[in-house]
Amino acid sequence: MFEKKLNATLSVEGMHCNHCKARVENAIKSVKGVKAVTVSLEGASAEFVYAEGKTTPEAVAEAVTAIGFAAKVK
Ligand SMILES: [Cu+2]
Repeated sequence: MFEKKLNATLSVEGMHCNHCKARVENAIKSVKGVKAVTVSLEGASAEFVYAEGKTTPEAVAEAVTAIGFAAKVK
């Protein structure tokens, strides 16, 4: 079945080093339906690709917030 892929960007507060960045990357990757992730430490943001209908940007933001970094959909 054809899966439509969508892009979204989150603003992510509280990342201070590459360890934080890796934690955010892993939290986003662990959300079912997420295909690719790029986290920017300098930009305090995370871009990702997800399959439409499998997850939502809001759910991904919640997964990031759950590990201690305030995230919201841009
Ligand atoms: Cu850190």
